[in-house]
Amino acid sequence: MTKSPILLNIKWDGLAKKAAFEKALPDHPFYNLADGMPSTEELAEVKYAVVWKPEHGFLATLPNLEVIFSLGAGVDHVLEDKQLPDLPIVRFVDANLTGRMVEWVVLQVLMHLRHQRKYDSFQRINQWNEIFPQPSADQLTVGIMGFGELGQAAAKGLLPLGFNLCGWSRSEKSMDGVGCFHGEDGLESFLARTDILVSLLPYTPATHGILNRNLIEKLSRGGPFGAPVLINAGRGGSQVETDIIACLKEGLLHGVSLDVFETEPLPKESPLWSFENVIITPHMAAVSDPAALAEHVATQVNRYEAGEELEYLVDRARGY
Ligand code: NDP
Ligand code: OXD
Repeated sequence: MTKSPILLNIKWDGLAKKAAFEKALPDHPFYNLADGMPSTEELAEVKYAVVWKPEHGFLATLPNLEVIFSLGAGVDHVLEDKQLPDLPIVRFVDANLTGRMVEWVVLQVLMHLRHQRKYDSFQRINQWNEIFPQPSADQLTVGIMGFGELGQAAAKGLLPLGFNLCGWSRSEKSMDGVGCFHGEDGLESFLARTDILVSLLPYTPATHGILNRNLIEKLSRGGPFGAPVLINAGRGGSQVETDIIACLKEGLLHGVSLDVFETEPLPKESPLWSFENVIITPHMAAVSDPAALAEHVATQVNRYEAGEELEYLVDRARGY
């Protein structure tokens, strides 16, 4: 029996990606908006939609939609639709995506710890230059803001390297070897001991613009670099780029790594491009692997059709 169609709003081209979904859900037909808009009758059959930045108001036009899947771990791109139907939203939580984020975070932390950008610039001019101090990992504390799936995995990736670690979340958490802080009350203590701040926060009204001058000034200045490092792969809306640029110029930040930006793509004229101690990546810290996403959607659709509870549901009131 042919099962209900799945609507994909994925700007992926290439047969391999389509094949990933066909393999994971062989009995379900697919309509990918990238191939053109299905007819009104076809849209009326759709029960599941897998989306990334859907056009506002579009999901509300699907009369028989039952579950919305986010192509990514973040769901701000779905929740900002004012006409979003009141349906379950499942976000993407997956070992492949998590592993990629851990790699990116560990890479960025080590790039700053080991002065890699400076060595790159010396190499370009054939210059043999040692740089001091050469602190070891145990002389710094990495503070992870957003201590959920990705934040906790990043901590587990950094722990064996010897860093001191702390995490900050909304609700109370505990992890062996990590100082855990939560809520507004825990924020100042968390910041005061953090030499390298890693933000993996979702974008919500509460996290809008949280990475600003006021917060940067509260970070530790007692570490080996005398000023903190800021790393953000959560969402660009959580950072105030004019503040970050001013703090870099004033020496209030030792280094910065950003994968997400207030405006994406980052405009060519942004001063952020030109700092030697700013590392920029184009929102690719943890891309969603098509095969892993298809498997995840298949698992959840099969659970749903078997009458089991969906996993990784978004809490709309919290915004993530
Ligand atoms: P989770 O929901 O698992 O974790 C979010 C964490 O943030 C939780 O610990 C949560 O606290 C905490 N948090 C949320 N709001 C607040 C707040 N107001 N104050 C304090 N803590 C808060 O999400 P993931 O770890 O899976 O993903 C995090 C984000 O990473 C995504 O929302 C997305 O924006 C971003 N992302 C970026 C990617 C990239 O390539 N750059 C790829 C994938 C994700 P609590 O535990 O108490 O709920
Ligand atoms: C995500 C992202 O949310 O890639 O998964 O940004």
